[in-house]
Amino acid sequence: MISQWQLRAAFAARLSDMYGREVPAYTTLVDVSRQVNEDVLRARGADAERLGSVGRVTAERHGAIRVGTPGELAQVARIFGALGMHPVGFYDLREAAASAVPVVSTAFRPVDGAELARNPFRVFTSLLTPADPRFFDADLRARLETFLAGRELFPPELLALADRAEAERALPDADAERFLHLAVSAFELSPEPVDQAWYATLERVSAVAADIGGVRSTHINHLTPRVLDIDELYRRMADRGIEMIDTIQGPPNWQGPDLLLRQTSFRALAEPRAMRTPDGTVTNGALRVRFGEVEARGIAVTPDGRALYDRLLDLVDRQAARHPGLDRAACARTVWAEHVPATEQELAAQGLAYFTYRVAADRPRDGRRPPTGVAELLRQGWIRADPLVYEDFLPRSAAGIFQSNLSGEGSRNNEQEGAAYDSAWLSGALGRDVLDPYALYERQQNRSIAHVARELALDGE
Ligand code: OOG
Ligand code: NI
Repeated sequence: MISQWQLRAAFAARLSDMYGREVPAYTTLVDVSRQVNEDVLRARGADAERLGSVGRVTAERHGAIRVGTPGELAQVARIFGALGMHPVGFYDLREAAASAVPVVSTAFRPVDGAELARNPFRVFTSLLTPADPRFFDADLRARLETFLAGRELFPPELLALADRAEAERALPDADAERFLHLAVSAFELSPEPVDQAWYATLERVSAVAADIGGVRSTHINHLTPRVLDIDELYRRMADRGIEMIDTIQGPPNWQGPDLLLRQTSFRALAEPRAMRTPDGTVTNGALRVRFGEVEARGIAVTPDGRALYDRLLDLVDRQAARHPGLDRAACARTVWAEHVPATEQELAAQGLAYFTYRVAADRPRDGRRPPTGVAELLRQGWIRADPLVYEDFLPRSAAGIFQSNLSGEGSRNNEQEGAAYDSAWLSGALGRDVLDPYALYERQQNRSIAHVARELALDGE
């Protein structure tokens, strides 16, 4: 039998092989990431593994996919459910972007600490919003919905195997093999010719709308390795002549602990795609939709920590607006140094980030009773704090990634009221609850505190 986490690890690895064949520059990115990680490990030793073992980090990927209808999304949820991945978080990219990205998103990922440690594969999954009148008028919406209703992204055999794997939390070897084959194939780029006129109609609204609703299949949009030093990776990719977007998104590179998520990417590459022209002939065309992204992960922050992050981003935005030509990265570094605690201990004490706690193994047994309260236990050396890794995404970075890689601005009619899509609506579409990421981090933190409390009370007897 192949268990869920083994299916997840195998799926991630096979998807990576497939994507490397389709987008060779991705393989370069993975190679350079691996070299950077090895160098960081050599230079920093055990400290480099503070936010995940080198085994986890080397295998770690996130993918991105995009689908068109609630029904398709519910099917995606069954496939990832088979792999022990659950929908976490609601991201509204219609609001996060300066121009048109007509999607709402969630991320499928493992939620349990042990499962994340085994293989943390996650997939950022976006759903087109045809009911949003800012992007689609009634006529285009109707045409789009008819087109989407007539396609099948996932064969019934794949979905049946997925349901079995989810219910039984494993599959027999031969079924696992078949499931993995069908699942990876479902995300390959289809050779079927693209209807050029229909694609162009949607492209006028948004290149993302065309990528999703302009074709009769879906595909992996990008696959992202994790790197331990993203600034170094950026330099090495640029040295190889690969054209990167001009920034690293997310928090700045500063002297304090790494928080949340930093990401950068290389620009989408033109890929050959067969096109069917209005008179029915098939020609060789090219589309730029798929790109390479890389990320560095930091510590998960609490709602207070997140509010601070958003406030500081705003502050940097305002400074940049006032002083054209400002070095944004340098400005962000200064702002952070002023407002963000520079040690893990202080982040924990101020309730800005999440940690798990464990009883210190090396504290001398001097017969004293432990104090109460996490902060005091920590200060007196009774317990140690280990940071929780941020396992999720950032809407503003996501919108930036979407945009910096698409040609064409698209259009959005801001006179119209946007359609209401929210987390509850998405849960309904999925037929499963969209989980709150903060609740997941907090649960992990609280469990460790309860454990510590039990252990110390026993010790004292
Ligand atoms: C998803 C963009 C978001 C990220 O890492 O923030 C994303 C997409 O392009 O479909 O993957
Ligand atoms: Ni991504």
